[in-house]
Amino acid sequence: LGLLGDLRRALDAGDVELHYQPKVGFDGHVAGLEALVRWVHPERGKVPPDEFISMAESSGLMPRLTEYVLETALGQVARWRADGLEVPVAVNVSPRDVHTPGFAGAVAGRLARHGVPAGALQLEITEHVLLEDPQRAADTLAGLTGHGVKMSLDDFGTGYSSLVHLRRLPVSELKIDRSFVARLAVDNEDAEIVRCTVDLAHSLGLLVVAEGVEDDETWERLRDLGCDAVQGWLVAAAMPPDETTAWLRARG
Ligand code: G
Ligand code: G
Ligand code: NA
Ligand code: MN
Repeated sequence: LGLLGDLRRALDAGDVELHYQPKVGFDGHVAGLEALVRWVHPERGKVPPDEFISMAESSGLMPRLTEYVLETALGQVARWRADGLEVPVAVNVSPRDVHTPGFAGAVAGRLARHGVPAGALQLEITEHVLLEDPQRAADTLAGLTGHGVKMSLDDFGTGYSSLVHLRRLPVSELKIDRSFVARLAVDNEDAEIVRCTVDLAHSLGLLVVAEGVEDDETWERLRDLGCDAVQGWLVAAAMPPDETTAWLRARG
């Protein structure tokens, strides 16, 4: 309980940071950056995101956290754009957010206030958005894509009835969960799962990003399987804003 109050205060004080992890194509171009939240507690030190995110989700603090992340990310995108760096940023949103009335309009309002075009924002959702009230979720997602915001389906393969969800969700990108990518180069079954996922996604007109790419061999296998982009420690871990700026500049 103490931790929840501390997180609320940290959000109010602006003490929660965003780090950015690149998604890159096989020709080296930067397809985007994923914003990943980081919290250093004054006494406990780094709190693992999984821990405080599930706490925010179950306590009702998630809308506040998402608002904070969107504001921070859009402010950063606006500064990068002003400096000539036009890279799209992906923000993770939770099922709770998608079921918050007015969410799509609120996102559009934030984009307008920051002077950021909708195409520079991507929202990463999971299949869990369809669990509670599929119709409301579908309406919200249609509202977001109607404003020009791109949707990405995160952690693909870890939920259930994935194919039904894939048809119902207005996403333009699919991210293959790193549990399938990690052993791709040594496990034939994982390789087949990734191959089928890439082919399925492409037949539906979706881009495919593989998460958790840590070595050259996995990179090569993914390239040969026709994957569109990769994200992972092989390219870069999530970096603080200044380091991200330097990384983007070094890439040209
Ligand atoms: O790097 P990593 O440990 O940051 O992320 C752990 C988990 O936390 C992942 O599932 C990731 O999607 C999630 N996560 C990271 N940042 C955010 C955020 O800003 N909002 C939400 N809802 N989830 C996030
Ligand atoms: O659920 P989501 O896909 O948003 O989770 C992203 C999580 O994956 C974050 O915790 C991030 O730090 C982590 N991550 C990013 N790249 C790698 C990687 O190459 N290997 C591993 N093991 N984790 C990674
Ligand atoms: Na994500
Ligand atoms: Mn993921």
